[in-house]
Amino acid sequence: MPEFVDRSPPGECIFCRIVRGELPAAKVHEDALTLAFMDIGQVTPGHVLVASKRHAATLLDLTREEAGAVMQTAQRMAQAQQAAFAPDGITLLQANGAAGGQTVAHFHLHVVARHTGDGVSFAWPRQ
Ligand code: D5M
Repeated sequence: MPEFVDRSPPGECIFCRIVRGELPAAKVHEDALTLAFMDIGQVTPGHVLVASKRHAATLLDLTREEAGAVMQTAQRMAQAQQAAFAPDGITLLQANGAAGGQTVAHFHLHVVARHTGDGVSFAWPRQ
């Protein structure tokens, strides 16, 4: 089971600091409720995270409005990946809690462009 990498208090976590512009990130979309930025790990080119702007640890902590906004932003990101990379498929992943494979305790959804035979394995929790 993975350890939480970031155990900072709410409001001081990595993603809260990215939202406030205190840490660098390659931001690709921002609206009132969500921020999308490139994952530092890039499982495949264009790997994007869609985070709630407000600190919410997991899916269970989002408002219904935030949950809807996250999926709308995810769709925009998927459309951008489709245009940029012409992938064969797109995988959405979203982990909640250490036992669910989450390593940053601020809600985020992974949007990953996929190509046939890319060899990407999504065994979660990660080994
Ligand atoms: O995903 C947490 C993800 O957060 C993981 O794929 C790396 C990414 N990460 C961590 N720090 C940063 C910064 N500073 N910028 C961009 N991406 C980052 P999880 O599903 O919680 O394991």
